[in-house]
Amino acid sequence: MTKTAVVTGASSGIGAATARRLVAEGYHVVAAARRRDRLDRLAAEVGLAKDDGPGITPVTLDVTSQESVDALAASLARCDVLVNNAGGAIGLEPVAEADPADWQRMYEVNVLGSMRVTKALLPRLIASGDGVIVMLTSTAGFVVYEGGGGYTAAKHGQSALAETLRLELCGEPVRVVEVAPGMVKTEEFSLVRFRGDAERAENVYKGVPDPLTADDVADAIAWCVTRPAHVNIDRLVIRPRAQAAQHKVHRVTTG
Ligand code: 8X3
Repeated sequence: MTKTAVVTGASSGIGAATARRLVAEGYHVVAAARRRDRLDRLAAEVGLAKDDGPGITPVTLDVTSQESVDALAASLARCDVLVNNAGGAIGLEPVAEADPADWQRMYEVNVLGSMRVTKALLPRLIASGDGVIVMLTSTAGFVVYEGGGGYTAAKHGQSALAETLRLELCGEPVRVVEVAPGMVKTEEFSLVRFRGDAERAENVYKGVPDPLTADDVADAIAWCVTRPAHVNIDRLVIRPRAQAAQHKVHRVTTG
């Protein structure tokens, strides 16, 4: 029987890379996100799931909508792995200039979205006999930085959710894994944070030799979920070699 993995935020970046990677590992991947056109392209590229084999099933999902999450849960015959990847940052303003709407949105997507999807799929994860919940947090889940208040608060919250779940599920056949990446260069993370300002987004990675890629993080996620059932990777922190700590980033200057 092919195992089913649900990946949220699967339309781009780490989510799409994880969906691709888990199909390569033999999973039926339910690739869930708001942008259906992108999911359909991913499915066309990787292959639609059929006849209980590996492949992609695209599902339109808004993790901020209970109705949407309920529809996802109702569509699943089984669920062995859940990757709570949907999330993101909005803005880099100091607290003195913070917009409560941005903070609310970040909490809604990163924390409440992960909680809603986890809660809805938990019965199936338990029923699988070897469920794995991956919480894609960030190094921002345990370190703060100037301008990052809303995002770091949300990621601290999501990290707390992972730890709480691990305590509450002790004794159930479900592992809870937190994967916390540092600097990852994806097509959209910084672009969304800077509201479409491509130059500011690009400057985040300027001069940094080899920031992590979405594939690097997908590789780490795949490793965590494919450990034997009794091995729980509590938290995996992954950074590029050029980032020794949140504020310690090596940059090569030219000219
Ligand atoms: C992204 C890492 O450093 O931008 O989660 O907060 S950081």
